[in-house]
Amino acid sequence: MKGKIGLEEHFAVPDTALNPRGTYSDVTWAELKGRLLDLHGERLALMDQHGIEMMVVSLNAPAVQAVPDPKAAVALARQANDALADEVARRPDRFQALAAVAMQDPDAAIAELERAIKDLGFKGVLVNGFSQIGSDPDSAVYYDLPQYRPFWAAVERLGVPFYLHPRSPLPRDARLYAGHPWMMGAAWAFGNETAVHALRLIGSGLFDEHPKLAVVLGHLGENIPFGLWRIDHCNATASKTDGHKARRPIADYVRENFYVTTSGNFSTSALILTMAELGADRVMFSVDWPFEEIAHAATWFDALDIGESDRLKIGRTNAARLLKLAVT
Ligand code: GRE
Ligand code: ZN
Repeated sequence: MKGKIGLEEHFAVPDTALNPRGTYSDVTWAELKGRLLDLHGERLALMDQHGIEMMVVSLNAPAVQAVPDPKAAVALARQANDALADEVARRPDRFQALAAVAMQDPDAAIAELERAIKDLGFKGVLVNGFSQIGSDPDSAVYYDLPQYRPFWAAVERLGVPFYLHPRSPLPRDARLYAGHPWMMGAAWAFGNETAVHALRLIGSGLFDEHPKLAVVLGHLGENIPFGLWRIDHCNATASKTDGHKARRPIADYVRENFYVTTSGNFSTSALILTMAELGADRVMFSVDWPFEEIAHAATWFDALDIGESDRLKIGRTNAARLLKLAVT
């Protein structure tokens, strides 16, 4: 399919181009780093080859969210957004952007979001999971907490999507993976961490207060579509004190306030289940470049045995509508 749009596609600035906790060998990281820093070379050539018209680009992970000094986090977000705006300005027909914001300082996050959307023309915001704040190495702040309600109000008011992107848990919370480092990162820990965060947002009643919010999850919804029935089945018998604060079943919010992308999850059966649970209007093509291959994502997607109207929605038009992209 020509004209695909991808929206979990990363770049880095030199300050964020760091091997995440030594996850990769030096050789692999050198390759990934080169790809993260490039937009107009290899990346654009691969997009041309594989029918990707546009990437909506975001900063790599965990970047801003892992900077515990709020002032430094605010400065990094601003610097990264300015750098990305310059890159996008060279080829706005091929690249658009999601903003980085420092959730360590909710007021500053609102201000940077407004600047990115209104002044830089960004199409939404992408945050890499919880934020570390201050000197406690295990501090992990989630955005269902009350201090983030004004931020969510701003996201809703601006009418832009919020992409909740993974990061790995901090050492305290990673103890459940002790002895099994293979589960850290994208194999399992990313999805687990991000799914819990998304469910925290829903269970806090956030979407009752701000019903127009749109949250995007990668990796076909971080396993949430598969778990939807059971979450509400089990909560139906929860006691009043143990119940969540949302007014309706959790699945309602996933179907009305969430979108998912195919980033890094090129499983046909998982896609079909996700389309069945959420509908084809809520699924969007993405690669997760440079951590996944453009050729792999595009070849899989283009050959899927789905209807052509669904392919067009998932490949292009859902993203164009949600992000209000200036494409025809
Ligand atoms: C991602 O952005 O999804 C990602 C990383 C690091 C490793 C794997 C991965 O940031 O998918
Ligand atoms: Zn990603």
